[in-house]
Amino acid sequence: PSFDTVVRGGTIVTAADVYQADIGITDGKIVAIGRDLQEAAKSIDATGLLVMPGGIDSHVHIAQPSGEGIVMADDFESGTRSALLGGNTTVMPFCLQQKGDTLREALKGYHALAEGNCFTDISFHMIVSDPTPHVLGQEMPALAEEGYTSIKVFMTYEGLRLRDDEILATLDAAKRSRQVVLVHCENEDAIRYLIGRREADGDTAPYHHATSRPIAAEREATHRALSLAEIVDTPIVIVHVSNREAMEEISRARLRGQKIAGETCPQYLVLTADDLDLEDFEGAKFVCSPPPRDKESQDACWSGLENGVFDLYSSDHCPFRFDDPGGKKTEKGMQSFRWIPNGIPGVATRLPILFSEGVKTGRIDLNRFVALTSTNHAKLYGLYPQKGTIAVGSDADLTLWDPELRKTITNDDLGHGADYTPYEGMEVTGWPVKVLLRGDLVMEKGVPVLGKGRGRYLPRKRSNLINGETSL
Ligand code: DUC
Ligand code: ZN
Ligand code: ZN
Ligand code: ZN
Repeated sequence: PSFDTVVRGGTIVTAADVYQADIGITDGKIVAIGRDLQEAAKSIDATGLLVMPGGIDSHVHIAQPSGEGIVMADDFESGTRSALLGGNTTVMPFCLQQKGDTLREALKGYHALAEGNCFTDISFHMIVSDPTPHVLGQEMPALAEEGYTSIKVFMTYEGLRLRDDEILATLDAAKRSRQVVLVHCENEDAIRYLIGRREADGDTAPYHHATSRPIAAEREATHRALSLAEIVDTPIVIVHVSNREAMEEISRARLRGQKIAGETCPQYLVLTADDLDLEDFEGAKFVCSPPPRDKESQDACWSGLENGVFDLYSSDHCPFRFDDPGGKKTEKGMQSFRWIPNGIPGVATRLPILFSEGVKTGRIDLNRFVALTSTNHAKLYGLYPQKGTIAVGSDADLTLWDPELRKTITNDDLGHGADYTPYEGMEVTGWPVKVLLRGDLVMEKGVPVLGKGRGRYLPRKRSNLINGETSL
């Protein structure tokens, strides 16, 4: 036979096109796209299904140290299994540099955790928490050459946040090593002040996580990050944008000619701060940063997906168990929201939520769906066109999607290590039914069909934004 596998009869969707064709796969790569491809060792029937590039979730947290006594609910096995069940073939977790450690030490630890355990391909963004001269001058340029072409900095979280002079130095180092920088934008000092006020007033319930991290704290930090990037003259990514005012900062920076990318997440489209107000500590299930806002902010984020303020739609999957003293229900967390670990699971539900609430409602078309969930991630983070599209020469990472399948989201189906999903009971239309990773059928009907360990680590090229393009 001339192909190892042919995917037959489906409707191919890329960021540019929608058309009917078969896909011929050999040695894990797409080698032919055409009508009625013949001769294959194996045929996969895609009749009635959309065939899309596998989802790329470029913002997930897996096995990240999160404070004393706190355990993240996913390791690389469960985190990438959940990603796979949700139609993803590549995820990009963070590799956290702990203060006092080198980036190399951090990487050694994460690679050891990931090796042999992944259901999807993976690649790491480096979180720089300790920008020493060695990190900035030696490690960043060396690692960039080895394929670690993105780094992340935080403006919030004690122990993680960088001050403005440190951010400037890190941006400058990234510019010299040609790495793109992701920035978590919230004003730490303002949040510390508000947390203190809430506790002084006895307002310690999970809901006050949201009132102590207001839009102004996000908007101000977004403006500051963009200004610092303008001063250094280097591209940045504003991650997990939750509201209109931060979006306006992104739009204004673009008008000034800055090269930037904007990202939003499912929680800002379908959750609100009211979810944090549930009784019996249930609100803790929705504690993440920035917090979900209100209906008006949801509408703004939807418009940003439609009109191009956002290039990326990621999960910010950051799972903690609810009914577990190592998760949301720590003894201290029950006393004050300050101690509740920040983050919610979402890697499995990212695609279905956008498809159901975005494509099915007519807010975005199929091409935009693929751009936001796959193609733009590959372009921004140096994986395109190996990943993120359906083209001859690309990896045969394919998600076969049933656009009519109706599902009620329930935690049991999601494959992650968390004991809840914030989207429990949500009705969606559209769900991934088969996934191919480099030509192998790895998921069918909600079950991984090959074991863990098929996922590979991906070194990356430079970002399109670094390579001179003004937008993705
Ligand atoms: N926000 C979260 O909710 N979790 C992970 C880290 C972050 O910035
Ligand atoms: Zn050195
Ligand atoms: Zn963040
Ligand atoms: Zn995050």
